[in-house]
Amino acid sequence: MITRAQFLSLLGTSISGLLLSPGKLFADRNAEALAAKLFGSNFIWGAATGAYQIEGAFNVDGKGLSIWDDFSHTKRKIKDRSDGDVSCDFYHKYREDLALLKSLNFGAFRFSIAWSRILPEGTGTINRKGIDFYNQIIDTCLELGIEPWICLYHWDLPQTLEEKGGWANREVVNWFSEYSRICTLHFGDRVKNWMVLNEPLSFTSLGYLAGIHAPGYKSINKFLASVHHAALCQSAGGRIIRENVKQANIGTTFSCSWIDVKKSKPKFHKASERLDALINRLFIEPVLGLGYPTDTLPFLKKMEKFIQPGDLEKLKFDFDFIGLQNYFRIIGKPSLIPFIRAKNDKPDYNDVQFTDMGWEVYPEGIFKILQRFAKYPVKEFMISENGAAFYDNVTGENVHDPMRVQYFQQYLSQILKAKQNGIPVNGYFAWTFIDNFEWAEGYKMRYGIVYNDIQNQKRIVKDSGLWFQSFLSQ
Ligand code: GCO
Repeated sequence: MITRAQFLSLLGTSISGLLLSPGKLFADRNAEALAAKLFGSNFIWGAATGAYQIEGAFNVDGKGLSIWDDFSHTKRKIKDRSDGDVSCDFYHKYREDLALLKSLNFGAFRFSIAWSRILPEGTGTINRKGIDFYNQIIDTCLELGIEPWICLYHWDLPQTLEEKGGWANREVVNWFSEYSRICTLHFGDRVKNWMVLNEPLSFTSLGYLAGIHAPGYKSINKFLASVHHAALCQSAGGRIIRENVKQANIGTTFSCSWIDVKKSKPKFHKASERLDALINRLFIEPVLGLGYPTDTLPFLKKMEKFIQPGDLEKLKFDFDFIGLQNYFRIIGKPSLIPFIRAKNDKPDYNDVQFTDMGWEVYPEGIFKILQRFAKYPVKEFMISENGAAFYDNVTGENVHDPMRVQYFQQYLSQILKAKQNGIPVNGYFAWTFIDNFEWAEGYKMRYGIVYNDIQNQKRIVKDSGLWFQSFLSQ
């Protein structure tokens, strides 16, 4: 089985960094000048999470199973043989966790709703206890003065719907619409900030093409069908939120990477353009009425069989913001990989730092990607995820994570630069609040600004969390 890090090493970055990591610490010239107030008083500062990654309570209080329950319970799918059954037990510990988030001076909490907690069968009967749970999360946030940001879908499709074809079945547009309607009608009185999908390219490609995430298929047809259906859900979800939530602030999130070229030769440029079309353009362009980037990526023409008359119109939606999630850059070069015929290469220089995922630390990438997306007619950007997995050194009650502190400082300096250059980037969500279940990687990859010991659920605020606490207090 290849891992997500390895799959992304084909399209994303190199895993050779695993050998170098935990790596060197580079002096950050801009960090001293960095202050939260420079971002402006309306800038949103939040921490992001995903339901399956933190909640646990996988079969409690009427919750139905999701594709991730099924996948993680299947042998050899998760690297450390773990699952999200208990995870951070956020389901039971949310009060103290949210109080902790508040103590770190964050003003926003991004969380997702587990579809099968609300609709155990995916559609039909509503599970009242599921609604109650998210009501409590929302109310606790509001009591604490934290703005709740809901993401409707962070990869945990109800298993019953997967058994009917999942994202590859066009019916998913109706299923997702029903689910979105229920969420907006129950939570829209108090929640104004909504994100429709989390990284549609990731869950369609990793889940239906690479087979390394749930539901584990390796099928180009299922992948292309699920891309089109996810794109339809993206805009349908936006319309439903608009209809049901007064004064809603509506967005959706995309994984994106700055793409460099390995060599300045035409075939390298072409390879990088193909990667850019797949990674950066595939989901935003249909929203803007530009259709799919078929000219650059001819294999997308195979998607035509899933497209019905009128669909291109339905793919459009006027989002209030676009959430960009950035983790690494890509250095494109031609390859024999089917369809995409391009892959990522290693950076040329030696003093490169990599995260434990093997992802290159390249802070300028977030500036460049903001510049690249700012060419689109987008009203506002949020950095809806950014963060790093590094080995944590626990000493008693402390967790020293200098590389993560520096990572945040460097990336934030670049976001500030983008803002100062007039790019409308108005929020930042650190990935992630508490160390949690990192999909097929299990618990080994720690991204949290709060450490969690899954044996005893003991939280320790890491130095990076303390850094945010002080940074956000100024
Ligand atoms: C994603 C997800 C998160 C991940 C994070 C780190 O972008 O893959 O939104 O769930 O945990 O990106 O890999």
